[in-house]
Amino acid sequence: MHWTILGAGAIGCLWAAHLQRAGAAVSLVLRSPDRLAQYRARGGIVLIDERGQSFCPVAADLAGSPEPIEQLLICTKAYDSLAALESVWHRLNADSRILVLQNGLGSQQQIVARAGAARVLVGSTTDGAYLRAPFEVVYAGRGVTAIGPFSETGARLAEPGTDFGLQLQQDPQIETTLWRKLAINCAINPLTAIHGCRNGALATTPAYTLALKTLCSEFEAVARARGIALFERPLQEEALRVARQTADNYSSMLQDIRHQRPTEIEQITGFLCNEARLAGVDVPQHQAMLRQVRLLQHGAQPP
Ligand code: KPL
Repeated sequence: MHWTILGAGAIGCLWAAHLQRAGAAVSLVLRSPDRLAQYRARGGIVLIDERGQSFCPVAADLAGSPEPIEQLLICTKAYDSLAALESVWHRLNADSRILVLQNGLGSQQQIVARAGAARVLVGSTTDGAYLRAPFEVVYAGRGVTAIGPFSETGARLAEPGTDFGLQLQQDPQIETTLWRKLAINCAINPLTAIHGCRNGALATTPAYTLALKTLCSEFEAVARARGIALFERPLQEEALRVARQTADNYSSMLQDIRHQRPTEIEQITGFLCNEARLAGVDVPQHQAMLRQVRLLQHGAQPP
């Protein structure tokens, strides 16, 4: 089974390197001839983990290549996923399988609607990874990737190989898992982006903790209305636990703002606000987060 990976960010490089090391056939799809030339000059991905540094000569091509795709992994930013899928649409056939691994919610539903539930699996990961340079990925925290279908007719995942090295878990409740991740991201990401602080500050600065608690209770009202079971304990406790556990991290949303990249606010808070509207639940604090992060994306200075 050949794997094709769309998105050469941290998670795309992490999967590509592990698949290559496990002896699977794998190639990266890069977005422009310049980026492909940059990649080919290096010849592969550098993976840094607790075993040290390894060089993984993963093949690469452009979306326009005619090579048919067997197993596609989409791990672009959430707002890019549909366009990324369209760019390789001519390479897919009825037997092609698609695994979508992204933050937030909404993009998965778009991919299922476009490609059909029978071909698509979705995932949610707690793996921690970042790029220290283009195509050089640091595997900073071992986690688990939960994978499952959005419907009962969903696809099966191609076996990535016995020595794959990333932990996968079948998850028949993947939509609930994605809502739980969304709940944490809705509580932490916009606040850290707006205040320009590390995750830990949300647990140590009273004004930020108060705002986080309001976000959590609004989120819980939407989840209740949608019949989604969140955590065993109140969301605010879970969100504060994650904020403390990742105290030194800058959230992905704050990093995007600092690097002047678009954020995933529409797939995180935007998705929640839309669900709240459909359910008739008021979420003023999330609406405020959405407005403020949209402004920051357009260049407003944080307070
Ligand atoms: O997933 C995260 C993110 O930054 O996107 C959290 C859990 C907030 C950790 O930083």
